[in-house]
Amino acid sequence: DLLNNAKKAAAHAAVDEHVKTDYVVGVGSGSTVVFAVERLAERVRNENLKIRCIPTSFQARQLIIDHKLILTDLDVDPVVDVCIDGADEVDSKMTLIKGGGGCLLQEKIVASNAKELIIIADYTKDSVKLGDQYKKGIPIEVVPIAYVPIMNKIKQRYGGNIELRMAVKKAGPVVTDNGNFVLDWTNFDQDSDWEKINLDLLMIPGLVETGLFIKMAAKAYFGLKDGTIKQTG
Ligand code: DER
Repeated sequence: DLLNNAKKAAAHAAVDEHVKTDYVVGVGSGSTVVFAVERLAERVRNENLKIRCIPTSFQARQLIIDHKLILTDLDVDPVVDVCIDGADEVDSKMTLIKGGGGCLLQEKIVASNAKELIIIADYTKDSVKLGDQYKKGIPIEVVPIAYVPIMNKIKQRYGGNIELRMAVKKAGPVVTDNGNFVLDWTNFDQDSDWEKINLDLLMIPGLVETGLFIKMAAKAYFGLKDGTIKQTG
């Protein structure tokens, strides 16, 4: 279908253009990245590509193992040649909202240690301003004991709505791969100075990481409805 074909086209283009043999590859999380891992495995089989992969979540780790790719980590390989990851939204300044899948902490850690972060996405992620298309809010990972005061602080300082992300197939809140909770912050002012807000948020004790990836992505590949690809960055 249109959406999956768009994801697949973006994923294949990014893997083919940015992954070279002997690379340490950061593997992102979410549904689009599945197509990237499939393409990596295909290139390993067909071209004897030699790569080592660092996961950004339990899901990514399973993907790497299931596709028989070589698993490594930041202890062994602290320098990542390229990180390929999805996004919930990409604005016209290449600011990303990530964390829709609740994996933002390890995603940002691996991306921040990569020489370049390449985003792969379908056409629904391509926005002018943050919040144009992605309406579920900016994800924020917090230490569980602090989630109520942090929600209050964000609401008081910046307005909007903020809520604890609740699990669907488990009673209670979503618990991340790192044992934390996720808050989703919606109805924010879209013209905000995201760099300043991000820095302010990160100073709040107990707030672990935000889903705002600012000046981190080198390029974004958007698969379009007509099967072509739009590149930005
Ligand atoms: O949670 C995340 O950051 C994921 O990368 C997400 O933003 C993209 O997921 P998708 O490829 O399934 O849309």
